[in-house]
Amino acid sequence: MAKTIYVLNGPNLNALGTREPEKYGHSTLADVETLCRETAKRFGLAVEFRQTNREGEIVDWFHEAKADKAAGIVINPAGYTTTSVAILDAIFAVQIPTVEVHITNIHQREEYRHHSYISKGAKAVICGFGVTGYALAIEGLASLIGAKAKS
Ligand code: DHK
Repeated sequence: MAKTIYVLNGPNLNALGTREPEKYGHSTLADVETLCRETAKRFGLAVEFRQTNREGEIVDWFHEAKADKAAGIVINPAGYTTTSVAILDAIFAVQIPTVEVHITNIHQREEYRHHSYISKGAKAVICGFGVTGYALAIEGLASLIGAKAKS
């Protein structure tokens, strides 16, 4: 059976495409989902793709991923990046390799966006590549979990 990865998106990412396009670009979340599915398919990986504006729902999805024996998680925690000890604790609790993604280069932005709780538990962090960062995160995760590209 195909390994599954979860791709989790935090608050306001439902508005991708219309939200501050000069920073986040013109791709919609549906475009990001397509990109993730196409990238994952190259490695024989199935994708659970989710978005929520609620922190606890993200925590629940980590535990669901564990119960589902998911092989890895890609997360754009969005605004919860800088505040959520609860999501960090979920990463520690489930022990599933997790890659953190940000569309923008958070280190070039306001000071309050620089510190990430999530990075303390993530295996790797990608930021500043626009939505292409999701594809890069999946490629990196595939390598981490030993999923080989299908020829
Ligand atoms: C997305 C958000 O919603 C912000 O809160 C983060 C991140 C940056 C991104 O670049 O994807 O600060």
